[in-house]
Amino acid sequence: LSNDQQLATIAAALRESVAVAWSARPSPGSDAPAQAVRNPADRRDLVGYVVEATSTQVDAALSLAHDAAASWAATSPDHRADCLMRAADLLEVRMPSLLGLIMREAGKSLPNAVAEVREAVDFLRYYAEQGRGLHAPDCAPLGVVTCISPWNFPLAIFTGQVAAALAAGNCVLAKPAEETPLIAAQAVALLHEAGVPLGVLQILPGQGAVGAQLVADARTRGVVFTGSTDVAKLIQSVLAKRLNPDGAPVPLIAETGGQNALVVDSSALTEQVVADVLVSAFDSAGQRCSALRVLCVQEEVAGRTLAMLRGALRELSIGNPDRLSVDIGPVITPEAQAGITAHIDRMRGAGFAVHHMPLPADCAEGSFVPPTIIEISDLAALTREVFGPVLHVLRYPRDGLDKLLTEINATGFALTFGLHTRIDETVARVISQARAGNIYVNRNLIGAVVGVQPFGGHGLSGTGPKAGGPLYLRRLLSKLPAEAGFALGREQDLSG
Ligand code: UN1
Repeated sequence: LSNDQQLATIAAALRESVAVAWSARPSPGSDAPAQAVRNPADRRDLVGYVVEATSTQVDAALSLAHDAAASWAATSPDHRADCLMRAADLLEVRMPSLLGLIMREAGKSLPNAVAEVREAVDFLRYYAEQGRGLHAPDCAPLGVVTCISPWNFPLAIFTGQVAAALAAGNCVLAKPAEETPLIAAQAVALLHEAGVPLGVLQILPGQGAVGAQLVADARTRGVVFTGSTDVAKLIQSVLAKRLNPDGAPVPLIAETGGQNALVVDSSALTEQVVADVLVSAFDSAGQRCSALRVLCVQEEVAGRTLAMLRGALRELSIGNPDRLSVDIGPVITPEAQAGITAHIDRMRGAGFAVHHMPLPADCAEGSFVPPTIIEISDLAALTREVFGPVLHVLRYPRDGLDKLLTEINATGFALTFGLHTRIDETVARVISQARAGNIYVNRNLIGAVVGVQPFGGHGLSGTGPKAGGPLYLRRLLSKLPAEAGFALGREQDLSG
């Protein structure tokens, strides 16, 4: 199909999905009241309803999963992989109808929604293939794994977590982000259709209390979490209070926040820097944990870079993603909007120069934050991750590179890091000092590719192993053959 035909097909599917009453409810059924889920782009568009799980249902789901664990663990790795491969095929076929739901529930632009489905498909196929390798007779799954996923990749990360745990032979209790339960429910329905039994994969929509109950319960034998560093630390402290029946610690795979920096020296190509910064900082309205938060520019080229950046920012289109050409959509909730806006106001109040692109009139109804650039004089001005379309710019002197790298490392976060330079020695020097999980040279900081660029951090940014990488499934097993190179990865971090 030509681009125009594809767009027409997608636009038609989008219109159709507006008429669908999507719903998410825990299994088995509930008598709790249904709550409306609304589109963050205008807060009126009713996307569907969610029925949140009660604590009795969470308990029943844990029992069901616990009872199903032995029979699922006894299936062959190939059988489990075949289910995931079928789910991947179904997801590809259903892509047109899911795009509208992702765009409306998560406020994503069309290209981001397409990327989201493609990444979910990649995760399913990648972990399916990885799982086929787990034939050794003494490989043993953990049992019941709790997966707690974020709203910023409501399909891709949700599906990735679940697929990995299932491929390793575990039963899964999936707690989707409270902001995006509907797309998660679609992913679960599709996995059931692909052959995963109901008791083996259950969805438990709800607030933090649902996750807290799941994590605290001794029937949970492993946790996969993507979200804030604070919540990851809380989960880690709860899990540290008990051991699994085999006497080993309850494994946690956590992928959390960052204070991601891009260092640009005076040899870099400014046009390329500007293009990469725009994508890194403002794609997905900055709501990626990989997103660029601090652009560090050598002072000789800072004025030129900032001027071009501000010009390029004005070319982006911000608005409701139902206009398919929109580059930047809303942030996820009114609370997120208020928090990011308060940060911008605080920085302006502290005397830092703030530049932002004006919001079009049709953004007034939704949770929008204008793409913003804030010039800071010191990294210490940033005390927390700002999860939105806000880029901080810091100038550093020609002889200040080592000090800058020390300061970036001292934030304790270590997720993504970028460097733009045309000097080979600088590349070697900087990457030998950078601590981030994903280091990108002369390109943007986002869009890691499953299987090709595994994604994850350490320090305050997570525990490893990286998602979409070869070590991930091992953390979801309780036993592996002891031969060299096949040991369980147990390294954990977050303790700060
Ligand atoms: C996240 O935002 O929670 O590389 C992580 C990327 C994505 C990041 C996902 N895979 O941009």
